[in-house]
Amino acid sequence: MLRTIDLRGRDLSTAELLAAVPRAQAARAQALSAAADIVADVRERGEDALREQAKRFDRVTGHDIRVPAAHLDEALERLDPTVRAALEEAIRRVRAASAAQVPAPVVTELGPGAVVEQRWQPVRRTGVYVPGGKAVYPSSVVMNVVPAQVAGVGEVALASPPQAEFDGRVHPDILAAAKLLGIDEVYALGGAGAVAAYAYGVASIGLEPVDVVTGPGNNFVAAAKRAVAGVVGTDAEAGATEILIVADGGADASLIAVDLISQAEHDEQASAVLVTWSEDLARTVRAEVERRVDATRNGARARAALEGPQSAVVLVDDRAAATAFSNAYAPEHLELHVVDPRPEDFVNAGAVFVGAWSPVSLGDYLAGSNHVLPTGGQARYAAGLSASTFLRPQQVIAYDRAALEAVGAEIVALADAEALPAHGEAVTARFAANATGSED
Ligand code: HSO
Ligand code: ZN
Repeated sequence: MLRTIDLRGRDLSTAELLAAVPRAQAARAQALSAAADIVADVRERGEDALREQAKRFDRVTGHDIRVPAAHLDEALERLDPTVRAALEEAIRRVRAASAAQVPAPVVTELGPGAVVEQRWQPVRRTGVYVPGGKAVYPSSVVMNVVPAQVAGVGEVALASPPQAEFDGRVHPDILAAAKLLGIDEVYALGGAGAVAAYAYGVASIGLEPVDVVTGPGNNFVAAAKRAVAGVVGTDAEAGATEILIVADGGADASLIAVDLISQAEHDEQASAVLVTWSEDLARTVRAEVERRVDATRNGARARAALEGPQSAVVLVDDRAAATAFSNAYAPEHLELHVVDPRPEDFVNAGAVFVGAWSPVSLGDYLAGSNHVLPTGGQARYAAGLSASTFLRPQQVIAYDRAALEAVGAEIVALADAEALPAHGEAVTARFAANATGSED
């Protein structure tokens, strides 16, 4: 089942390493054009377009797009107390870990009276999207909303698809998690339509445009985020889940197998990759996966993911080759099951889980870290969701008279060199005999 790719004795470039284990080939081009059409339609026709989309994609008509407060209250009342307690603990931990992501302002004095302050401004309003197809994850409500709240975002709206099974309401667990976090602006909107509604606003349902849209989602959500680029900010694309495990011969094969299966159960397109230099471990992990996969509830889905070309056991020469592979692949999740793990060597991963006691499932729910992470190799340049997603560094410049005078000649020299003399005059005019600026 899980195929083996033997890269031993081969000195491959980054491109060749990537070609050895390709990501699942989702129909990207098609999603891009379909999502662009949906976005344009919502922009032009607002609520009418959204209702048509709900009928077509969610098989729902005549529903409340803006979720009434009573539905949120009811969902929270009905939430299983054990799930509620677990969500509350997750909220506490994510809140604490997210607080560390809010930088303190820094003042740099470049000379007497010459100050540049770096401060971090939260966006005013954000729209969170939580999927509702195969995946109904109240934990994702926590992972999106908490960092926004910690960053100081004033308004947080939430959208999730209307569910035919619940009379066109948003899934009750999503509503309950939203209510638990104090969110009362909730919309029953799906995928690309929700992203477009957030970007442009929909006056008839009282939805004002937001400044940033976040949230995981399928190809259409990712494509819609691209279609609204330049109109609103978005987080990185969090598509089908990926787990890459680097393990040595001493690692526990059954723990590796259960962790590979745990992420494979999300989606047929999920990627599960083991990289090792131990032939013995490779063999045992494959056998353990085979022995366990069908017994799990989502076994068929997990098997499809594990048997897809995007999943593999990769044999490499040594630890250095495993590190090079992982850094080229840039997985969403990386687990290290090796003696002396040195996580600092693994620079391209959405999140790194160190040792046998830190499985990805811990990070999915309760570690305190965020589970909305870049997939598809975007971890090379993008980060997971965090308070920083909602913060913008802003520089505040405050020079006094003497400080400006001290650099006046340099400003004039550069302005003249750029043939922009009015720039220089804006400085020299302040020091002319009849200037009225105050002394400080
Ligand atoms: N592993 C998923 C997140 C998740 N798992 C939610 C369970 N629920 C993507 O990081
Ligand atoms: Zn997961």
